[in-house]
Amino acid sequence: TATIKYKSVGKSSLVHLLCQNQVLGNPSWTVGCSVDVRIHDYKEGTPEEKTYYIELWDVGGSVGSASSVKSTRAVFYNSVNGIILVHDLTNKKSSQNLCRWSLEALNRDVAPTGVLVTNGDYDREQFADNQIPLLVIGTKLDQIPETKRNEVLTRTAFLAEDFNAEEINLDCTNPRYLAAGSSNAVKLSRFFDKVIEKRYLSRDGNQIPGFSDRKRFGGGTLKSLHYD
Ligand SMILES: Nc1nc2c(ncn2[C@@H]2O[C@H](COP(=O)(O)OP(=O)(O)OP(=O)(O)O)[C@@H](O)[C@H]2O)c(=O)[nH]1
Ligand SMILES: [Mg+2]
Repeated sequence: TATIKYKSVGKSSLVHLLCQNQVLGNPSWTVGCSVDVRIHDYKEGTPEEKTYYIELWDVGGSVGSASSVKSTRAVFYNSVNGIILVHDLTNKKSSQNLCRWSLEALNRDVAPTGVLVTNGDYDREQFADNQIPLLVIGTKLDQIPETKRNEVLTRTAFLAEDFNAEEINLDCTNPRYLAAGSSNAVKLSRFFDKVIEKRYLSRDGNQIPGFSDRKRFGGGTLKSLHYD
């Protein structure tokens, strides 16, 4: 028998909120991975506004797990267009592990087990491919006592800066944190716009294919990660 120390950071609650605009009623452990879809209005409120479906993949597990588990997870990282790094604000270790999660997801932690054939161009390509929008989301803000908020939020601000990412801190059980027009909602919208651009704008700066108004089609894929 193995005892697994496991802490749920709130990924499923977050994804539900992002996709259904509702609080997840009865959260239970996610087995393997789950997928939900967010309907996102790209460049909302502008003449270029278009609606996209964005898949959110809720990928869990333990960041330090065996290579077999890691390689299973690696399947999900193919064709990723954005990454939401989810950490639990009440758990410092959760935040510290985001770095390892991001390296895994960006495929930069791969040990050279086979024969690695590479040259300068290849490395540049790799780097270019890693320009994936990142968003850091801290959960359970409501569980941080008023007296500790400044300290915690200062710490997470530095963390987000390290990733060159925007950050949102919230309570996943309260939809008001993502209320329309709020600064969180604006950040979120900007992030998903970047994901769409990552998916549809080629590197030489081509425009998004000209679809007629509000036509819906498969959007980018997004991975939501956490540490436990
Ligand atoms: N107070 C508070 N509770 C939260 C918050 N986010 C999630 N929870 C609760 O934390 C518990 C775990 O949430 P889940 O969304 O299932 O977490 P998860 O990361 O998907 O967990 P696994 O699927 O087991 O990896 C649930 O009881 C949620 O209601 C939050 O921001 N504030
Ligand atoms: Mg879950």
